[in-house]
Amino acid sequence: MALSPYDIAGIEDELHDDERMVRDSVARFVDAEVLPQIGKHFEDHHFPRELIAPMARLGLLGSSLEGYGCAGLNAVSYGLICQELERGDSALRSFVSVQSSLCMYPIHTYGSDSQRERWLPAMARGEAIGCFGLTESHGGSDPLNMNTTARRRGEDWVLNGSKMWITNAPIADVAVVWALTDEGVRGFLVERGMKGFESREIERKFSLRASATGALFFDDVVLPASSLLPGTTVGLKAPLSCLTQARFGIAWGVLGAAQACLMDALHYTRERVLFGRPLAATQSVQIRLAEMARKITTGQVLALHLGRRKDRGILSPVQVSLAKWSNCRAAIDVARDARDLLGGAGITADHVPIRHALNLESVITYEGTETIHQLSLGRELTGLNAF
Ligand code: TGC
Ligand code: FAD
Repeated sequence: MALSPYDIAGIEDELHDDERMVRDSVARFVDAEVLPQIGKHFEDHHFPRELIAPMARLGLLGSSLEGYGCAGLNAVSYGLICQELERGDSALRSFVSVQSSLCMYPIHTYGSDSQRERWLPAMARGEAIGCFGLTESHGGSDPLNMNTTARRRGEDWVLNGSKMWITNAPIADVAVVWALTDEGVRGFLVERGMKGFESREIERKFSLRASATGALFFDDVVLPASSLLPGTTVGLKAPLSCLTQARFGIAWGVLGAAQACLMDALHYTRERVLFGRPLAATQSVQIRLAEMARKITTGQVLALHLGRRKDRGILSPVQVSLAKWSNCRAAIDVARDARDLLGGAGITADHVPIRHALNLESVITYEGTETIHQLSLGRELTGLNAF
């Protein structure tokens, strides 16, 4: 029996029925509602808001969380959701990563009962949108070096500062904002419409053009005591725990982008006849296609293995760092090589590799750059902190 080019390792056989069902329903959504239009949104630098409601109806928002209208799916299902969405475009996976892992997860894990009741059901329905403000313009890799402050004024907090490169910022109803208090970094919920709180879209991106990215500005924003996420400890532990959730999803998601690029390259090189034979019939091209399949396959095996560990509650952050780094590197290499195999046609919007390659420039940078994850693993190996 011929192997599927997208599943050389036989991952399909390792999935449970309910995981396959989730994957297939997202795949159908992506094929029917995303692929026909996403290229145009990318060209227009436009986030397709109209896709939020169907994604919510499929249970993709906060899918791993229990209660509050969330689907309570396992980690492997969340990974498969990310993979299928990113096969469409990284922008959609980004939207779901931020909504689910970076906003709903901290509200669910660290929020008060009233914060959970207020936000989670509406966020699961896609009626309220969240964003996550950690990065500041002077250096995102080192988030502890932050200038945004929250100072006590009586029972309230007063927030000042700004955040940069924030996915969903222009459309968010609530921002999970990490700010420096007298005790250290704490997390707050800041609502659109609060006096002194503004967001601004970052325009002219060459990457993630179908995603809404922006900056957040806080000018003496008065936050009631109830805005603090009460379960957060002081320091980076809480925001890093959110990042671990999102990075896990990215390690799966980028494989979907890479699969889309391999699919395009396979089709094109079979059809393209040069020097009297299909391009795909030359040795060096087959080696390049095989290399793409090898990178995707090893990434899938790693992602599934870590997904099973996550479901057993034994996944460590450094394992996630390894997978985020390794799979993003694999995906961007596949996308760039697929683009090259398409020759001049590969630079046009008629084919997907250039769009995925450009998107993956962001994906390999956000949620910890490649270097940051390499240094995390280096620290684990040596016991020495080289940051
Ligand atoms: P480190 O020593 O690694 O950790 C500090 C404390 O936190 C603990 N910890 C965790 N605890 C619970 N769950 C987790 N997942 C945890 N991960 C870490 C850790 O055990 C430690 O605890 P303790 O008790 O020993 O103090 O922290 P560090 O200060 O050395 O961190 C350095 C570094 C460079 C790794 C960290 O600053 C970092 O990861 N920098 C990169 C910043 C980053 O990734 N920013 C992402 C911003 S959000 C974003 O990009 C969203 S894009 C989303 C999209 O559009 O899809
Ligand atoms: P820098 O930290 O300035 O890094 C610049 C270069 O220096 C990189 O190559 C880096 O690897 C390298 N470097 C850093 N430290 C070291 C070191 N110790 N040794 C060697 N090299 C080093 N942030 C949020 O908080 N929320 C979001 O929703 C969000 N969404 C994003 C969406 C997009 C499209 C993008 C591009 C970014 C987003 N980010 C978000 C920010 C993202 O997390 C940061 O861009 C990322 O963490 C890197 O920070 P930086 O851009 O400031 O680069």
